[in-house]
Amino acid sequence: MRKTIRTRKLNRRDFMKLGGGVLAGAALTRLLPRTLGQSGMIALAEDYSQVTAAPADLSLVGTDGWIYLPGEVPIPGAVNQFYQPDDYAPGLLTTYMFGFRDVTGLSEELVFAQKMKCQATAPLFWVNEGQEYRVKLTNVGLQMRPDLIDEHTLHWHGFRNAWPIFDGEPHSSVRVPIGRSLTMYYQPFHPGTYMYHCHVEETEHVHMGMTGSVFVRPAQDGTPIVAANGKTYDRFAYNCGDGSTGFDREFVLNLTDVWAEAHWADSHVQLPDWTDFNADYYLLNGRVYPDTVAPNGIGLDTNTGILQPHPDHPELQYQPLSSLIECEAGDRVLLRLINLTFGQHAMTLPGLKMRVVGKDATLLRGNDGTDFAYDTHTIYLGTGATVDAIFTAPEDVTETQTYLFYNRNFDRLSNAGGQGYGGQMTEIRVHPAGTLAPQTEPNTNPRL
Ligand SMILES: [Cu+2]
Repeated sequence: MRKTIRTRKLNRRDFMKLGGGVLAGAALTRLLPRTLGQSGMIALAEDYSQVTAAPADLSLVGTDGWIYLPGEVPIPGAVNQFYQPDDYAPGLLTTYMFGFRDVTGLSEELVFAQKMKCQATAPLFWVNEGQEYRVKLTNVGLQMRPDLIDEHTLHWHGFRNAWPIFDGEPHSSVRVPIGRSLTMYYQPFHPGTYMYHCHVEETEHVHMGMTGSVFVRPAQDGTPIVAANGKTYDRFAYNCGDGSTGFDREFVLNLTDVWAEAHWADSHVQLPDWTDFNADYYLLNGRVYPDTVAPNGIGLDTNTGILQPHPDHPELQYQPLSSLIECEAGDRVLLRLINLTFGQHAMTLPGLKMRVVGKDATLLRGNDGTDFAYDTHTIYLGTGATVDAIFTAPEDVTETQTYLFYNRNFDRLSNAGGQGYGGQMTEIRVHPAGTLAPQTEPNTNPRL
């Protein structure tokens, strides 16, 4: 197979067939060069070498690691033994995970030093409509499970014009073995909110934490439009044309779950029966309430490779993304909801009306212009679904108002059945005007 491909020039059509068909063979793992695109057979396909010639915009590693969750999950029938906290967990951490980390800008030595240092959820990233974007994924292996030689992939769920080779769906494409890298190429043409996840052994790898958020900014961004409320916006969820999806601030909320027994089983070389699945924790951006409202982590130190936690929350070192939503009076706030759990959820926001403007990266508007956007206080979203909803903060705010945004199923508002509120809940704090600086990145609350 290798020889045939080496001696033949491939056109674009052949290459797409190649991605979908020939490369699917199990032999591919052996044939995948150390850095696909720099050497080896696939580099001869002109399109691939073109799209991966430029440096990656984002570099990720796939590996295992540990996070912090409060509460206990006893092992039934055992005395003083717990699925959670895991007795193998180091330091302040409690729960074994698989996941991704952002290693952009790190030396290769430091990239491989991030083994057993994944984060939950995976790094958030975003791309402009039409932008060429490259994501390099390196598989550095699983520290706790050297017996598991699992590959990883990055599957951009819902990406509509994927080449099979970059789709990350391993049965029709390639996967990244331990010690190797693959650079994926994207040029998105459909704005909206998406998710990504590893597609290898997906029941396990998705549940164990290899899930993240990605969204596409519309081409309309940067063009000021006066909306029906009389205000001018230059950032939008979609190419709405009328400012109806314009916003001042945006927040991604990625819903995941943790079944403590499965996480313990993976660290203890046991096999969970996935048909017994029964989540103990429901998370927002990899944390449970009240940690959901704790600040963001400080970020990656590219000299040391250390993911720096916020000084007040060292236990959240590998859960860097806050779900705290702060805004000023009158702000329009875009909520990008993503459900990567195994069930349906109803997220409710008493006291503030949300307008659902998009679903599954699609503007809720018919081909004839009919507006299907609707107002609600509760958003339903099924597994693998995304919803874009905008609320407008009240205008007459003289002191900070706090609203709760939470899962309507009270079962999912506790941390492993412990006392007090937990789980999938966060807070929306509406401050008087003149408190916050303009937001330059999602999920941030910059002060003036
Ligand atoms: Cu994986």
